[in-house]
Amino acid sequence: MKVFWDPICLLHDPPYEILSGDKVPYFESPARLQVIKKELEEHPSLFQLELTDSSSGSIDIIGNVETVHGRGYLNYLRNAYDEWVRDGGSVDAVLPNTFPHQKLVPRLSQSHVDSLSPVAKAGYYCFDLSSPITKVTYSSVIASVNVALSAARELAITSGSCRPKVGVFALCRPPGHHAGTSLSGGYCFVNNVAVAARFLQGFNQRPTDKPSVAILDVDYHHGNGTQEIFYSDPSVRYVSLHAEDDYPYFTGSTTEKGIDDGVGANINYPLPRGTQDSEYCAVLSNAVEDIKKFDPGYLLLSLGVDTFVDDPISDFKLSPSCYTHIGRVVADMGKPTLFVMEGGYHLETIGKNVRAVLQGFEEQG
Ligand code: OKS
Ligand code: ZN
Repeated sequence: MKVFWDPICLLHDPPYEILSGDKVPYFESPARLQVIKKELEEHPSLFQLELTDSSSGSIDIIGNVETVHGRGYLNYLRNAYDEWVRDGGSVDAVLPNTFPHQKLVPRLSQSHVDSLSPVAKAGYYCFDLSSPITKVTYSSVIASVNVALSAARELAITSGSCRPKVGVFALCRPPGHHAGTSLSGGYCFVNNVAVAARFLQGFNQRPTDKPSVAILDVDYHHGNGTQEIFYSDPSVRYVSLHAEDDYPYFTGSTTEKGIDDGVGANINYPLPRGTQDSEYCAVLSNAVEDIKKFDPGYLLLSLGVDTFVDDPISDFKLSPSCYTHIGRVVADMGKPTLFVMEGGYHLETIGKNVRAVLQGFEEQG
């Protein structure tokens, strides 16, 4: 399996985040990428690491990102740090303090938003205190989505050449599934899996034969951003298994089924805290059935391993063998599959658990 990565993804390294009122070291650290990469490199017969080529310009990164995110939001991500520092903000990072809550501001025009002060803009484009923007954040965010796009292109090319089952891994960081069309949060800025999905739908296609895509999200947290982006889109089915009543708290219920033409294309499986392998696997097989019925042209897996029993910020109790199982059932769907890295914070095990998913996929049937 080819594995795409980019060392520029290591640059984003905020000094802290705020958890339960405490300043703590940033869990979404560069070390995560390092340990996953190291684990895969130690198995060269299974995994071939490929550096993305960000200089060649062969993929229009910004053009692809704009298929998902608003231009005003992207301009904000690019300029936020410089404007923040010029305005007297901390050189550590951009971090908002006030959010446009529904009851505070029902509606703002783009020109009003553009005229806001840096701290107000930060609150407008961000929903929590877990996605600080540092001097280098934008570079890492663009490198991360370029990893997803490069892997997606590889998948589109190799699956077109009629290999029966093909998988490619995008070792993205920062992750993406909490990022909405114009919103950052939960360590996410650009929704890597969503941009890759749109890319695959547009690859070598006349608009009339646009392939459908399914996104299976096995991260512990609900992918509120991915849900929002495709909520009215019947061509992208989003299916998520996640913790009920945990972060991001306000999305992920079974009643969120999509809107307009997209009704039925969004499927949430909230699970209780403490969920173990057997319950998880049972629900996973329902999710797999949902996807089989949809029969997509591509499958994208939002791969979080923060479901592991020892994860420091999560509350499921999955064991190592469950990750091999996930890889196998994903393989059984028989679709060209793009694995996109999301969460997972237990540095001692995330490499092994990610490898188990990918190896389970590769060695199945
Ligand atoms: C509250 C806690 C932040 C948790 C972010 C979760 C990130 C993640 N500030 N998403 O999948 O792993
Ligand atoms: Zn997560």
